[in-house]
Amino acid sequence: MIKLCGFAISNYYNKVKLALLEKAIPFEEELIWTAKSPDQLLHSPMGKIPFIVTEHGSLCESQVIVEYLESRFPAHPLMPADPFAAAKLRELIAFMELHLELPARELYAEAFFGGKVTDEVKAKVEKQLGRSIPAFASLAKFDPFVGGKEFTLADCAAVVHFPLVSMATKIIYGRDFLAELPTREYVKQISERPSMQKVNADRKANQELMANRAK
Ligand SMILES: N[C@@H](CCC(=O)N[C@@H](CS)C(=O)NCC(=O)O)C(=O)O
Repeated sequence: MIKLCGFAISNYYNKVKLALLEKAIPFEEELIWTAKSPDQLLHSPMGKIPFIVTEHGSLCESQVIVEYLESRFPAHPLMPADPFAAAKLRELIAFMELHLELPARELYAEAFFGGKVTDEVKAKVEKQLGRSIPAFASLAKFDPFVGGKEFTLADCAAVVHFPLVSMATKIIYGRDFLAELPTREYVKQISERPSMQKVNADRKANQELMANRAK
């Protein structure tokens, strides 16, 4: 059985979990707060979560993991068979993760974890997102799913990344940088899926656990 390792507050963990649930793949979860012990570094050499453990070995990097799940478990496909259509979705995922989530991530320390981010970093991220959000808007479909008419791996990424980009920019700059895109309605609609309801319920429980841990 596939074992998903990490914690349920993580957007990347929840991206993989949503794909597992949507594809109805049996899996178990192991709560790992940081993957920095020597044993965990064998599974995820950067010490990042999520990673999965399979009977063949372990895998890290969420997109690698979901692509593996997609090819190993072809039932309930989350990618189209047409190579170009699939590549367009991968383009959208790469775009969201490299150009939206990764720059916004530099704000999380201050936005969510009581830390501090320098004015230089804030200015740099503002500039990056100022360029990448309109570019992303030209690629995204919201019709009603982020890549078109079907729920795909691109939605597994979008629905977990958008709220963080919105919240972080709202807290740091006083303005949700995604406000001009229909991301709120989109996230609301995806949140009605039973898979996402489970992801969100587990995330909330994990948030409480984290808060108690910090006491
Ligand atoms: N590119 C990675 C990103 C994973 C990632 O950033 N995970 C965060 C939690 S959301 C993490 O493990 N952070 C701890 C660290 O970077 O040391 C993926 O797609 O899996």
